[in-house]
Amino acid sequence: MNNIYKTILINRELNRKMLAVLLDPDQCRGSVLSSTIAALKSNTPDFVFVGGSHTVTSNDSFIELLKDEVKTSVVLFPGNASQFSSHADALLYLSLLSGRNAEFLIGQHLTSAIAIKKSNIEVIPTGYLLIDGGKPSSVEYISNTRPIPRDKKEIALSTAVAGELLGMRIVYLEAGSGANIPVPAEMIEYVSAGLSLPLIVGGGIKTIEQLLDAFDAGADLVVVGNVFEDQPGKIAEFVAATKVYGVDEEIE
Ligand code: 1GP
Repeated sequence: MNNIYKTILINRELNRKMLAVLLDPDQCRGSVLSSTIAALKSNTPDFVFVGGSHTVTSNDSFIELLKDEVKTSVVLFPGNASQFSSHADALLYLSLLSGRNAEFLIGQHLTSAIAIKKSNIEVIPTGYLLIDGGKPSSVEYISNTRPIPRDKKEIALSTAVAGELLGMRIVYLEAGSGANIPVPAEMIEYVSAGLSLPLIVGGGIKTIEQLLDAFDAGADLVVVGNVFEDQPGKIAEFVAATKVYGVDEEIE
């Protein structure tokens, strides 16, 4: 088993919650990039995710620069096959299971499959579920798929479990970057209770209260992006709030 997924499983076992800071290379440039790097150096999250649903900047040079500066593992969170970069430590190999667009279920995958296999990058097959975040998201627009309604936790669970049975290693509940409202706590609770895989939650999380709500409902790993683009200094508070979990647990 490879390192990043193994780390996620161990942390989950010990109830250590995890934070990923999402950086979109198109948005994170100039002074935002320098202040983000400074914040990441002094307050290291578990992971930095790199990607976006509509990113045009090269991930290769962005990740190289990031890895020179910051010691955190870099995980690719690509919006499409063109965003693949062998410079990352791992790749979330996303299937948009909530949608019915074959392009994002298998199409983009075969475009990048051979390059990914040759690269020897750690691949984490990820069941990606878009949940209504209170406004149309870029994922919805770009993928031409509809999100799962907020009150349909049963559909979210059935979709997540279908992903588990198909061999996915992790499930990501996504309200969309910049969502008005994050994934509902009741849905996170319901899905995490019925699923045997680690659960990632992201989209629209802007406050510590929302972060803790997601963790307490059953998220193992929370992804936060937008709020740090405006206020990189907030990374410190989010890292500190995450590290409180699982401190008393011992490795057996
Ligand atoms: C989006 O889940 C991530 O893919 C993060 O969302 O940018 O709203 O924090 P935000």
